[in-house]
Amino acid sequence: MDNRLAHMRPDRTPAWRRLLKLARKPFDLAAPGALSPKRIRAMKSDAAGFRLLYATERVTPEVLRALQELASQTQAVGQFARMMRGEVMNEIVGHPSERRQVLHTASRNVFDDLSCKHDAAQAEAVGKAKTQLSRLKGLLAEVEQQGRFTDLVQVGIGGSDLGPRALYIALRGFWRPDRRVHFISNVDPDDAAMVLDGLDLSRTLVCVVSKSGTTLETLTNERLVADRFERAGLKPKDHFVAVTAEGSPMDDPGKYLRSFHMYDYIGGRFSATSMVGGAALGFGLGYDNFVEILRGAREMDLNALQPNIRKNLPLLAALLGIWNRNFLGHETLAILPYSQMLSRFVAHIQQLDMESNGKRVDRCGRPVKYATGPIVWGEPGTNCQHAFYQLIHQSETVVPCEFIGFRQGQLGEDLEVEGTTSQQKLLANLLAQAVALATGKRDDNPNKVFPGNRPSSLLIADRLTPRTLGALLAYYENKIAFQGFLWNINSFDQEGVQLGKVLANQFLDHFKAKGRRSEDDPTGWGLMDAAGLL
Ligand code: G6Q
Repeated sequence: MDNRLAHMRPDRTPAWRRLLKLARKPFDLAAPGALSPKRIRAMKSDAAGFRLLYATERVTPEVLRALQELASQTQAVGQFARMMRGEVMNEIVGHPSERRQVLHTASRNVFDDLSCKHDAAQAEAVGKAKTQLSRLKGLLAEVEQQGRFTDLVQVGIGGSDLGPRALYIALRGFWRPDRRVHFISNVDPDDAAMVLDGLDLSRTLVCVVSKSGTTLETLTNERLVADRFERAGLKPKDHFVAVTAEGSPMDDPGKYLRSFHMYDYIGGRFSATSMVGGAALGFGLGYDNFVEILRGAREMDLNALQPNIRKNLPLLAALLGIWNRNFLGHETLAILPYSQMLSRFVAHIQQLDMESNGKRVDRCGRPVKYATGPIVWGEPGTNCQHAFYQLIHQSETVVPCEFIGFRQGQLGEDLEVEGTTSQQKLLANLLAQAVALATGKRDDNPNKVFPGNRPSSLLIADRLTPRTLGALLAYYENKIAFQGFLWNINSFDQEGVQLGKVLANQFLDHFKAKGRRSEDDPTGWGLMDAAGLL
């Protein structure tokens, strides 16, 4: 990585200082007439089938100009382009670290019509992505021809589960009627049992996904599922497909019906558009729909190269997030899709954001002196209005919200009740929440006061299709990568998950030792003893 970038201090840029000043008096959304039609019209941007409305954020044209300057002074778009070109962007300079390229965007850079000129590293990754994609096409054609499989079980966890699962659930209206996809992730044996119990294993494919090929949960579940097949008189090799990194312990094609590769330059949480999502989504939705997801994602990747923040949706979203986090001091972020189809989408984005940007040192290992990634959470609306919106509207904690909505439903079934359809009711609620949060409400009764000035943005598209979903996924992937670049942190490693894994193995040793006192690990042994587990 460019040394100057790794040593950059965003909080010492003139734009950061300017933003600190502007944040002393942020735009008052609760002032009478503040949310005018003129402001709403001026604060919207379109790309890849989406419109981002941000009049309900506490920004002024001056703040937007300073945010644009922050993007320029930190070379945000330049860094994104370097990432796409295959420069090493996953690195902590001067310390042992992964030192990897970050090339998940190559997995959807497979459309010759849209391709720009590639550097060598990028061209190599694009070539590999195309090879894997055509191998997937081959497998799917074979499966189609044989007509043998009706179900696919994906076994994987974290990045090898959340994205593919969220995307599959989100596209219910595009599921092949003759096929179903299921997911097993947790090492909890009940998770596997619940999925396997209803299946005809003779007609089931199993896709085991583990980039490292060493993940305890996935290897345990693979064994558990294989055992079920064996007990049913079936050979796992005739049913199991593997997706893993080249050279991993799971990269053993002799053991599987088919093996697909992913590469070390695709992080687990950024891997949904690689073969990690490809096998399950291609099986469940059909190959062409998987390609449509890639097409949407590619469109949003190209949009992320726009230097003007008002034209670059993921960058604009990243900057609005930074304004809320670093300048207005909000610690958390609610993502609120008004679409039941996105019921698992927030869980995926939560991982994407918190594992990428929950960091405390910069890209040369210095502690950062400013806040980084927020706490991300959320649920689909309107359900969440009947759950946690009380806190969002009236508590002392301000929760910036990102609303997501669609002009039409996906399944096309709706009914007019009392003059409006359900979809209209859904959208009316989304819009009402954004206005209520922004403008608030005065009242003589203090318990009925809504303070307002609670920032939100609205991301709207026509309909949730494979293409818009691909664009939505890439919108968040790119937003999160931009925030990492702007904060000068490494969004692409995850050292914070290692310690727990090591300690879990020590606890497993205690289980194996069957209660014999361990002198090496008195704390662990003591804890197990006290919990009644020995
Ligand atoms: C994602 C994370 C993590 C990872 C899982 C599964 O970016 O690193 O969630 O995806 O731990 O890892 P494997 O795919 O290696 O089994």
